[in-house]
Amino acid sequence: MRLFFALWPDDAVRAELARWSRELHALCGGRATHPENLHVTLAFLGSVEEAHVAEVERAAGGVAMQAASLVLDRPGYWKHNRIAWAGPSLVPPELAALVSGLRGALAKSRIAFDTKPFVSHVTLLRDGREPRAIPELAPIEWRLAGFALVQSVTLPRGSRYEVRRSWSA
Ligand code: 2AM
Repeated sequence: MRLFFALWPDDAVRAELARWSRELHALCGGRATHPENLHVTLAFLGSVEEAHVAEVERAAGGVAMQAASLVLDRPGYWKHNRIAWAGPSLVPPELAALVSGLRGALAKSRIAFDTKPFVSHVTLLRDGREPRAIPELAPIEWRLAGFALVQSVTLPRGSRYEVRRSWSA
């Protein structure tokens, strides 16, 4: 199964992200992320055999996390992959510590993951064109109180992400 670790928004944050996504979609077109799939990826594992999922969960269970506030105040667009996103001007140190703790625990348990550096963002749409100007959008305050192990399920109409398990700060 396809797995990744993520920050998973509550309904209020999800609704605000969905609003940003609609605003950017009006400017960029492309495929807006389904609101139920909006998240920040912390570590992408890719395909994991069912027999190894318990090890993944054990590794995550040993990761310390401190609650933090993440302020998404920067809408942006990357030309190289035609993604429009929501990101923070400042990554809170607690989030940086969570990502390094989590990735360190995975490495220690010899669980493979994509080692590309962490870039804190929520993908709002894919295959969009570059907007002439990035709009100003009301900042989104996200209280980080935990993280989740998420499974990507492929459906005929696209991927659906489902939280398998979550851990609290
Ligand atoms: P993205 O949002 O920046 O596209 C599920 O595929 C999630 O994992 C997506 O949020 C995706 O990031 C992220 N991800 C990170 N590394 C990935 C990789 N190597 N392949 C696919 N998805 C990856």
